Amino acid sequence: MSGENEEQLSYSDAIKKASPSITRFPVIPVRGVPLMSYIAQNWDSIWAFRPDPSDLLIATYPKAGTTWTQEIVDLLYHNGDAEACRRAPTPVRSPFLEIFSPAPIPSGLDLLEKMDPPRVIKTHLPFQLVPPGFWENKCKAIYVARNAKDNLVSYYHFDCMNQTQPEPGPWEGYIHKFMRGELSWGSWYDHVKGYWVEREKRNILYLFYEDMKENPRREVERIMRYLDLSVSDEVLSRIVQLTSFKNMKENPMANYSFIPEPVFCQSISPFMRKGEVGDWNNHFTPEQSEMFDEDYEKQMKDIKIPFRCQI
Ligand code: PPS
Repeated sequence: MSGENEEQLSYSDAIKKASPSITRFPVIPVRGVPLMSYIAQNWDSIWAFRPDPSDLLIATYPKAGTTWTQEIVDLLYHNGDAEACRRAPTPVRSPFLEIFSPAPIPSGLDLLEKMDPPRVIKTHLPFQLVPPGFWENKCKAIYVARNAKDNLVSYYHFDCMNQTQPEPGPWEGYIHKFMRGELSWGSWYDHVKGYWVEREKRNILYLFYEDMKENPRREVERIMRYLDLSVSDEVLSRIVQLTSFKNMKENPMANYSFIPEPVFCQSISPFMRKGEVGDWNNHFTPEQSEMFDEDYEKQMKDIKIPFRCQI
């Protein structure tokens, strides 16, 4: 058995072993931002994390295109070598900085400690909660933002299937929780604005999910240039193909099938659900859409970010 398979088995097995203690964890505010209780209880060690200057941060509000970007970056670092990028599941290749779960599931910090830099680190933390070491060490960071309505729809389906997240409740009420910033990781509005205002000062590459859908090759090239990498045209085409929604949905190292059923119920909603722009049209009633847009104008009036709800 190869080391990679052992790693995959041990990660899935750890989750299986922990599954009796997995439940819909409550959220606890950390500096006003609701975070999963396990994260809140371990906050000091997360805040103290010191990255290496060569580490890359991929930051997103949940469900904005994190996994997609993690896969693109891993393929760029491995010159489009699909086999190399199937060495382990996404969260083992590219650990989730702040995640803490019941034993024996390794925390993000446990996984990071065992890896040599340069590491690709995922976070959903809003800008103000990112450990300051990232900025002190001038780490590169990619932020991916997705339009609020599609982001909300995707998060709703995820909260239905992910048994570690708070109960989503009915759709209508969920919209209001989103608008009030009560979901895990807090307000979408503050999140997208927080990174937007800091993007130039901190050299953050700010991407949009909609741009990635519209022209994935252009966006992969932007990521490549930002990372000071250079791959051939052929490799670029291969990366675009390997990271299509269809191919990632079928990739067991990227589609979260390595998180067993009691924890992620993909029979309720697959992790790779639709991967589209504009699916919100199938969920919002005209009244809900109008009410949401009115509130959106208020919450976003101070900072204009060019989101697109349709491409
Ligand atoms: S998480 O749990 O926060 O890390 O989730 P995240 O990866 O950020 O977001 C999941 C949504 O991204 C979609 N996705 C993709 N869309 C297009 N192309 C590719 N390759 C791709 N990979 C993931 C995924 O389907 C989720 O969106 P929805 O709208 O629910 O389908």
